[in-house]
Amino acid sequence: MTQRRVPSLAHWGAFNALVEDGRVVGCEPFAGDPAPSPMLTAIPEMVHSPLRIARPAVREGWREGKPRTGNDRFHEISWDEALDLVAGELTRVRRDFGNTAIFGGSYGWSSAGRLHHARTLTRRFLFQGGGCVDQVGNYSWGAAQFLLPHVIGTYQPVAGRVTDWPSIVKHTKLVLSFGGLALKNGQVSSGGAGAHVLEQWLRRAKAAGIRFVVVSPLKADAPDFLDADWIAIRPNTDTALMLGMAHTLIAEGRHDEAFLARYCVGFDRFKRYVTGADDNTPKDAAWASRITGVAAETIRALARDAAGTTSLVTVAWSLQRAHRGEQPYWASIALAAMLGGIGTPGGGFAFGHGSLNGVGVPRAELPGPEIATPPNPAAASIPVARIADMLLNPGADYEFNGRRAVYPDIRLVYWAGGNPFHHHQDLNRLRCAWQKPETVIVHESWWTPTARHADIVLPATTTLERNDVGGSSRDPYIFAMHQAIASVGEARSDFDIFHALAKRLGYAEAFAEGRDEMAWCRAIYERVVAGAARKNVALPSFDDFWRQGFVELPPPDEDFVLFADFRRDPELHPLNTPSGRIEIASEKIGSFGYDDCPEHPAWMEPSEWLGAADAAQWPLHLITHQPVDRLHSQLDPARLSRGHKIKDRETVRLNPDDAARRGIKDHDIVRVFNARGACLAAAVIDTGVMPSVAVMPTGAWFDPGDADGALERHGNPNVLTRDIGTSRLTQGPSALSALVDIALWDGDLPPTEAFTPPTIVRAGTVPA
Ligand SMILES: Nc1nc2c(c(=O)[nH]1)N[C@H]1C(S)=C(S)[C@@H](COP(=O)(O)OP(=O)(O)OC[C@H]3O[C@@H](n4cnc5c(=O)[nH]c(N)nc54)[C@H](O)[C@@H]3O)O[C@H]1N2
Ligand SMILES: Nc1nc2c(c(=O)[nH]1)N[C@H]1C(S)=C(S)[C@@H](COP(=O)(O)OP(=O)(O)OC[C@H]3O[C@@H](n4cnc5c(=O)[nH]c(N)nc54)[C@H](O)[C@@H]3O)O[C@H]1N2
Ligand SMILES: [Mo]
Repeated sequence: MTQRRVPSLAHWGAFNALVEDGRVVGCEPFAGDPAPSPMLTAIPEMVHSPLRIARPAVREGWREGKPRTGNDRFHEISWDEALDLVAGELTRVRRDFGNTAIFGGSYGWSSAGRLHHARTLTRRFLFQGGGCVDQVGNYSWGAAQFLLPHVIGTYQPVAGRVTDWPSIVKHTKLVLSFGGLALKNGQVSSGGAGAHVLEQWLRRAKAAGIRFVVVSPLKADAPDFLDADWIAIRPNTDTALMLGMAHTLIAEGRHDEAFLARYCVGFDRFKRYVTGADDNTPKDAAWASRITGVAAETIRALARDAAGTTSLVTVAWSLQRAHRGEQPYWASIALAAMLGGIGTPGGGFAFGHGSLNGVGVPRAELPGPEIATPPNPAAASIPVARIADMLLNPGADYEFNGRRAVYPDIRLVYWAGGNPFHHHQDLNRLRCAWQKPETVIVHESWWTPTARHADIVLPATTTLERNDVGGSSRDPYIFAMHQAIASVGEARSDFDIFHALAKRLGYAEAFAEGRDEMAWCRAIYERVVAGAARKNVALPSFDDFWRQGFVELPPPDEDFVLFADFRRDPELHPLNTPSGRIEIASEKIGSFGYDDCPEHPAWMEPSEWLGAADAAQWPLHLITHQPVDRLHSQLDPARLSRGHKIKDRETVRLNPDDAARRGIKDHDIVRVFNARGACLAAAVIDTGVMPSVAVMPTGAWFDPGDADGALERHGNPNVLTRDIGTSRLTQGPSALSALVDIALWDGDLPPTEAFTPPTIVRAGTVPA
């Protein structure tokens, strides 16, 4: 039998699809990838999965306004009927309620291909049709995005470049990592990882003699070969640890006065707080020890070690995905400023070196592939994670980054390329909120929990069923993504779906700009070529690129050091803050008068943490981190992810003492619960989890069972997390602040139905 090898790309890696007889039978990793992700093995099963949505479908009970249970029956209809229905709903809602009654933020990772990036297309389509309510920020680093501009004038250190590995390997002596550098996270880059290089760089850094200190509740956050000092910290208390270190630096005169005077504002204000001049509470190492559970002597030693050498403070994105998540980020900048290394090779602060493949990897500043999003004429948006608040409280006020705004009244939700029934916190609350709109339209390839909670479901092709161009701004490649197989079932690409809708609504020309799929691929690539040419980099023609399957961009000429220009000359290269300096205290933030985000970094107790009064009732802090074997909820039905489950349940790791106290043994099924919800999970006993902490990966498909959803059966931890903004300043998600308890499950084990598609009525009609 002949086998074809077809170049393609996923967020977890580039590959050749192996195609036989119109089916994808395997994936061969890209030859330039030194450490391909095992997630590639999941692709063939997913493409041909029985969970694929075959035809457009409408939920039974939609017209009657029956609640969306996630277990409703669906009636298949033809594409023509489906497109007429969707166009009709958009027209009706726009006419009767206006564009701000349509929610189209459509948050989610979608595909690595940039033409068919579903979220981009959704917003493009809705904006061109008059606009919608959009979502700003993201779940990854939403708190940082709106805090950092006040402090350092930009959020580029989370969105773009940080001091890179070559600079670290050459110059850093001590890497102080909060939240760790877990290799599991390095499998992924938004837009596609061509070369997986996190392990390589960590090994080089280790070989260069760098000492690693990892502060985290979980030992596995540092790979063993780093031989890192593990400082186990109570979750959500890193700010206190940083303040304790700052106190030691001040008390022992080890802070860099000259740097603080020349490059920063607000240090004196911060110093008064740290020393307790105003509140009689010195934030010294002993104080920090009581909060963090880290010995005072360890905190003092860490401060001395960091001050005595070239140290880099790098903070995982997870720390700001928690209640009061602004504070550890701001405090880490204050700490790095006191250490004086900002803007010098291998020194200063950084974020996310272990959060995603490509962070800190040298990459020339050249444009990446993308298509443009036009402006939103409705000029309406919410902070990304405030979706349930919005749906539940139309007309209510909220505060965000110095502004007051009002939640719109949403009648129609349009989602493509995201899975809110994975990504949002407190899913039982989201389920209530989700009953509010009249119509929910979703494009999906699989019967995900979100598709099952929709009224009109349109089947989308996967990457391998269409042509595209992809690539990440953190990776030196651009990839041609060739169509490998025909559409599975009657699936259509998101582009074709929106194009057909735009035709019905009278703006097909604006949407497609007269281009078909291949013309778009060409245009996207040629934009990259033109951008590169402006920087004197010549790239091959589109035809050569397409034939070759990829192009490699040349490496940058120099190591990248964050804020090197500013360090060299702060007058010539001021920061984009009100003072032009690093704002250790911010008058602007102070002027907002938020007691949940004052004018300088401060320890404020998160709503849920091990020191809270509620910890008496809910004695375990639940950490929900990124899964090792899938991308969020993507690929969860594949063998790789299922193989790590126990009795079909997601795992929960806990410390041997916590398990023993509850009579729980390794691999026992347990109920993880709090006042918001409960889920089943399988216990894994792990000495590398600190006491009073439980760890669950995110992404097990939500399986609420019966309508009341009292017991999620598969191990989706977002039934337990709290849906509350980090603060009024940034309104980021607080996923990592949740207290729970765990009990042995001694009842019958209900089967999980997460991967059983809903009941489908074939050749149906739109149900009355
Ligand atoms: N508790 C807790 N929750 C979290 C986090 C946490 O740390 N803790 N992390 C958060 C973070 S950082 C993130 S980024 C979010 C991720 O949240 P999401 O990005 O929503 O998660 P994904 O599972 O990647 O969802 C993408 C969806 O798009 C679909 N899709 C893929 N390609 C296509 C396509 O071409 N067309 C269409 N129409 N659909 C497509 C996939 O099938 C999948 O259902 O989760 C957040 N949620
Ligand atoms: N394999 C895989 N990789 C991924 C993803 C995926 O879905 N799968 N998702 C990608 C995405 S979208 C993102 S945004 C990034 C996220 O990158 P991160 O946010 O860095 O990743 P997490 O795994 O959520 O958290 C990293 C570690 O932080 C630690 N941690 C949690 N709370 C605290 C705390 O209060 N203090 C300290 N010191 N440590 C704490 C946890 O032990 C956890 O293992 O990951 C990316 N990488
Ligand atoms: Mo993310």
